Parts: sequence; C-alpha cells; structure tokens
Amino acid sequence: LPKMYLTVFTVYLFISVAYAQFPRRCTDSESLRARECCPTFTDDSKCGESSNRGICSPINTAPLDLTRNETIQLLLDDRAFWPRAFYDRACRCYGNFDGLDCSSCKAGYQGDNCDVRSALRIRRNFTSMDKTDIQKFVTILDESKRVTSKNYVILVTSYDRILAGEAPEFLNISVYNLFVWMHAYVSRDNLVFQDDVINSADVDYAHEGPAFLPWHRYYLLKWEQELRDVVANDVTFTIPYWDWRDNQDCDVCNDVMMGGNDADNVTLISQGSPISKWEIICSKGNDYIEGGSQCTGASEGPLLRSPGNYDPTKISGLPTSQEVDDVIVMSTAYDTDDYDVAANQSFRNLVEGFANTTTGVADPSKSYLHNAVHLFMNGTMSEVATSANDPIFVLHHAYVDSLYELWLRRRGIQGRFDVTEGVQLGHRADDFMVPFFPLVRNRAGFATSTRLGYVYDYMVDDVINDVAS
Ligand SMILES: *[C@@H]1O[C@H](CO)[C@@H](O)[C@H](O)[C@H]1NC(C)=O
Ligand SMILES: *[C@@H]1O[C@H](CO)[C@@H](O)[C@H](O)[C@H]1NC(C)=O
Ligand SMILES: *[C@@H]1O[C@H](CO)[C@@H](O)[C@H](O)[C@H]1NC(C)=O
Ligand SMILES: *[C@@H]1O[C@H](CO)[C@@H](O)[C@H](O)[C@H]1NC(C)=O
Ligand SMILES: *[C@@H]1O[C@H](CO)[C@@H](O)[C@H](O)[C@H]1NC(C)=O
Ligand SMILES: *[C@@H]1O[C@H](CO)[C@@H](O)[C@H](O)[C@H]1NC(C)=O
Ligand SMILES: *[C@@H]1O[C@H](CO)[C@@H](O)[C@H](O)[C@H]1NC(C)=O
Ligand SMILES: [Cu+2]
Repeated sequence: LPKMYLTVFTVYLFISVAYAQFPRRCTDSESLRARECCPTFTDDSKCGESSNRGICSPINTAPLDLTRNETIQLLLDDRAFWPRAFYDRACRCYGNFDGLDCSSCKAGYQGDNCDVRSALRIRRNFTSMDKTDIQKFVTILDESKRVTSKNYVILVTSYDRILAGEAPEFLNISVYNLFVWMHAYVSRDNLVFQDDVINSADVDYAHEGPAFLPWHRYYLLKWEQELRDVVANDVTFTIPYWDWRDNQDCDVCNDVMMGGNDADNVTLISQGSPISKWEIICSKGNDYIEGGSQCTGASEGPLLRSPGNYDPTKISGLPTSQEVDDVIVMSTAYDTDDYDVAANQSFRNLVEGFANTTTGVADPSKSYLHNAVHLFMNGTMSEVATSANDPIFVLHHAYVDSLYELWLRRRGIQGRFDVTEGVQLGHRADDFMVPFFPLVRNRAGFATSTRLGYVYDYMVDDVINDVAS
C-alpha cells in the first residue's frame, strides 16, 4: 500500500527508548573503501585544512539505545545514523565555511572568508508575480528536468546487497529528479530481509515527526540553490510560494503556471503546458528494494493530477485562512509527546496536518493544512514518495515554510527543539538530515529564514530586527 498523505493505520514504529543524494566526488571506489568524504580544496589539502577552512574528521552521530528489536532493524537501514552506512569521516568546516570540501559559504553568508552577510533573497507570491516572471520560473523548472546534476548522483543498489559485499552503483540524474529521488529515499519504508521473509517497517526521516519542518526548510534551500547555480545562473533566483488559503479551486492549475487539466483526461496535465511532457520517477514503492535496487530514476509514465478530486471524508477542500490564523496563534509547543502523528497541541503536527486546527488535538484519520493540499491534488501529489514529481510541491512547501517562519518569529527562542527522549531516530535536533551532503543537523533548520539568507515578501518589514539581534 503506498503511503498517502492521510491516515496512518500502520502500527507506529515506536523507538521511544531511546545531499543520499551522493556527492559525485565521494563515490569513487577509493572514497568508498576508505569510508571517507573529504575532497581536496583548491589548496590541495583535504577540506581546505591548509587554508584553515576545515578539517577531515570523524562523523559524530547521536547514539540510540539499542534495546528493542525495531532498533536492531534500523542497523539494516542505510539511512539510519546518516551517513554512517557509507562514511566514517567527512569535512567539518570552520565558522561559516560550508560545502563538501569547505570551499563555499553557509546559506546567508558570502565573501572570501564567508564573513559577509549576503543580501536577503526574496521569495515571492507566485499568483501575484508578472506573467513573464511566472513563465521564466516554469522554464527554469522545465530545464531542470533535463539538465544533469553536476555535483550529485543517485545510489541505485539496495543496502542488503551492499551489506552482502557488492559495490554500490551510482547513476546520473537530472537536477529536478535528484530532489524527487531524495524525497522518496528519505520517506520510504525500511525493508529488512530475514531468511525468506521481508519485513517492512514504516520509518520516515522527514515526515510524521519533529524533523518535518527543518528538513523541508533545508530541502527547499538546497533545491533553490541547485536551480539558481546550475539552471538559472542568476544570483537573485528564488522559488516562489503558492498561498492556497481559501482557494475554491487550484488557481495555479492553468497553462501559464503549473498546467491546467487535459480536456480529454482529467488525470493528465493539459498539453498547453510543458509539464504535460514530464515523466515521474520513484512511483513503485517497495518494489525497488524487493528487487535489489533503490529507486532507479527511470521514467515511469506521466505526472497525474486531478485537483478537487478528493475524498470528502478526509478533507473539505483547500485549507482556509481561519485555519492558518488559528494554528499560528494557538498556544502550542513546537512538538509534543509522542512526537509523531498522535501529538496533541503540537505546532509541527498541526502544520503537517495530522491534528484538528480548531482544537489542536491529533486526528490522523483526517487531513489538514499541509496534508490536505497534497490530497486535494489527487494523483502524484497525494503520495509521499511521488509528491515531489509535481512542481506544485515546491510552491506548496515554500508556503508551508513561510507559515513555519511566521511561527518562529512569534516564538523566538522557543522555536528550538531539544527533546531527544521518545523522538524517532533521524528526528532529533542533533541527527544529520537524511540524505543531505554536506552534512547538516536538524538543529540548523530551526534558524529563522533571515539567518539562512532569504525572506518571504510578506514579511520583509519584520526582518531588520532579526538580522540585527
Ligand atoms: C525480539 O524478537 C524476538 C523474536 O521475535 C522475541 O523473542 C524477543 O522477545 C524480542 N525482544 C524484544 C526486546 O522485544
Ligand atoms: C498572494 O497573492 C494573492 C493574489 O494573487 C493574494 O490573494 C494573497 O493574499 C497573497 N498572499 C500573501 C501571503 O501575500
Ligand atoms: C554522468 O555524467 C558525467 C558528467 O556529466 C559524465 O562524465 C559521465 O560519463 C556520466 N555517466 C554516465 C554513466 O552516464
Ligand atoms: C488517462 O491517463 C492515464 C495515464 O496515462 C491512463 O492510465 C488512463 O487510462 C487515461 N484515462 C482515460 C479515460 O483515457
Ligand atoms: C483520487 O480520485 C479517485 C477517483 O475519484 C478517488 O477514487 C481517489 O480516492 C482519489 N485519491 C485521493 C488520494 O484522494
Ligand atoms: C491526545 O488527546 C486525545 C484527546 O484528549 C487523547 O485521547 C490522546 O491520548 C492524546 N494523545 C497523546 C499522545 O497524548
Ligand atoms: C475539529 O474539532 C471541532 C471541535 O471539536 C469540530 O467541530 C470539527 O468538526 C473538527 N474538524 C474536523 C475537520 O473534523
Ligand atoms: Cu515531504
């Protein structure tokens, strides 16, 4: 059964005790054998050590108490304790240096020493942009579907085969599909082979837990950066957001924007949009691992979308401005016990969409806010593993990220989340986000957007204080 953005009927994997996009430069046999991802900087030293930019050092992953069978299964999951299944050492960059080899700067900084704050980039309201800017954005997305990623490749060998001694195989992928692959990789089940039986555990390192908002914040930041550097070649490039509040229909579903519906087949995109030619990847759930591979990145048919074709027992259309307002002001912690879809009065669970927006009480049999928008679209957007194939995903998540930003600004320091007890592996503040490279901890995603170098157009007036403090 594919994982949908709605109900969670599965038994929760309850671990209460307690870029894999792969950088091309670290996938040669030497790096893999040495279990080290410490490429050399232009000064010929690993991680720019000679230039005092960083150092090749052991990767410290927060430990987990191994007292339950489920946690033992995690030892057979290539994503657990990211990136320890593949590497023991990576560059640790000093100060604001960043990048695989410490050659670049952390988001929000620039200059030779990465000590200059970069000008804030503004993420704009998609439906109020000029028609030419909208078309420019669609063209960049469409190109990104064809341009091969220079810096990253995807892993296509399943972990059980790697554990059995096979050398992992990597393939080229387009910039757009790289991000689809990452989203499918982080959210797929963990399949554990025991004799003739395959046990499937519903783990997810980016959804249904505290990592949801910081993970998607970083994911969009990386995606935006890749589109900017590789496709747009425009330092001011940003992704826009889609404000879906109170929409009766899908106002971005027309041929100028994200594509209208095909007149002959309501599940397809209109041929007046280049997106109608897009093919999706990663739509086969557990079949890949069962067949000894990861999602292979191969084309698997057209993008499917049928806005408004939803199950009325799960949602009642797109979310309203009332719901958004309620959730921002409701007195909630960032996340609460059990730190999953059952969490009550949890901002994360409310925005993700597993809790009633009026009461704050968990209600995973229905879908709200973020989840509701996914389900509203039907088709490709409605399943976690495939959703990023639809470019509406980018616009939708940018708006969700802006709601997270509104909340962070209201709460200030309370936006931090340091609970570890009862939090699933991968979701704790000090866990590295799966599958990003260079490595980044969830903690980094609790920074306000201004600190990461961007701002939403409807919050520009509020940023001065934040940068100064
Ligand atoms: C682990 O699984 C085995 C076999 O299924 C069972 O006998 C044992 O009680 C389980 N241990 C824990 C800690 O759940
Ligand atoms: C975005 O633009 C639409 C009009 O196209 C407007 O209704 C909406 O309020 C705007 N959203 C924000 C957050 O500014
Ligand atoms: C992958 O892309 C790189 C760089 O564009 C190229 O050198 C290499 O031959 C490609 N590999 C395959 C298997 O297509
Ligand atoms: C619509 O397109 C989908 C995907 O190609 C296809 O599976 C389906 O049969 C088509 N439906 C009709 C009515 O042609
Ligand atoms: C998508 O639409 C079909 C046909 O109306 C419906 O059976 C299905 O439940 C819908 N899927 C979702 C996720 O709403
Ligand atoms: C959430 O609240 C509901 C209703 O009050 C309660 O039944 C449920 O046990 C609570 N969940 C948790 C995880 O505390
Ligand atoms: C949310 O809770 C309120 C108050 O109990 C209730 O009236 C409303 O129907 C619930 N919303 C949904 C979508 O179930
Ligand atoms: Cu997601």
